[in-house]
Amino acid sequence: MSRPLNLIVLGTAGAGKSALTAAFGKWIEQNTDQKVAYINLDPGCDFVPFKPDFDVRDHFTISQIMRDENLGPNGAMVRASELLEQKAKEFSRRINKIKADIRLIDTPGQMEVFLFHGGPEMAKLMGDVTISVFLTDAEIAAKATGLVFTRLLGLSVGLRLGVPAIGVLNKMDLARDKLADIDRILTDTELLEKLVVKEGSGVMIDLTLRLSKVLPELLPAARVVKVSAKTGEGMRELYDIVHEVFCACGDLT
Ligand SMILES: Nc1nc2c(ncn2[C@@H]2O[C@H](COP(=O)(O)OP(=O)(O)OP(=O)(O)O)[C@@H](O)[C@H]2O)c(=O)[nH]1
Ligand SMILES: [Mg+2]
Repeated sequence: MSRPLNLIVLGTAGAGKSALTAAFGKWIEQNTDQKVAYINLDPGCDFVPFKPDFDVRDHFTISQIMRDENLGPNGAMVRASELLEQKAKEFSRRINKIKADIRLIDTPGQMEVFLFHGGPEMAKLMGDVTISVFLTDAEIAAKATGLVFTRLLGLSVGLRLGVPAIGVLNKMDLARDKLADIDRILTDTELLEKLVVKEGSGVMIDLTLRLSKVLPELLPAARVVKVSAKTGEGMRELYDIVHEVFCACGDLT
């Protein structure tokens, strides 16, 4: 990759964002000649499993905001998200200065902290090619309605940030018995629709059915990668897709 790539790792709470940031970075370092930088944008964590080149906790943390402003955890989250927005320019300038081929950006467990404030601004300001991965637990995606839901969430994330999103199903090591089901419902729209009907009824099913028809067009199955941050499986596939999307975006910018 000739121009630096910023890869924003987003996902539901506990989906393995920090673990994937560490595992994917390690895989890239061991298997390619790309230089990796690690960015932590989660002010709420006590520990990250990588050595950050930029750490938002050097500027503010959730526990410090709670103490200084007499706030509860949720109030402190909202405050942190305002601070992230206020400091978006400064932070993106600092991040941009970090020399690397690929900058892996870990984000808060509470997605809204990043997505409502700060995140879109940072994605815009970061300059070089920026793409996102949206991480969910593979077990959720093994059910047809769960799969539609997670892909829709992934699309919303891309829409909000204004950058392409790659869907990533993590913790495949815990969902090995469901791998065949996931593969089938990802690629066979008719089967997906049948299973959606079987899993429930009513308005939501009608909506899910309609969504399952448009989703393949909006987010092709080929853009959904299955990985395990624990065992390292799927890292090559993730790297290839990131590279593919990067090249497509690089040509356009
Ligand atoms: N079995 C298994 N466990 C995983 C995997 N990835 C992460 N975990 C575990 O899931 C838990 C949460 O992982 P984190 O990396 O902290 O997840 P996160 O999304 O960063 O969490 P928050 O930032 O708190 O939202 C930890 O106990 C990890 O060890 C995986 O691929 N397989
Ligand atoms: Mg984390």
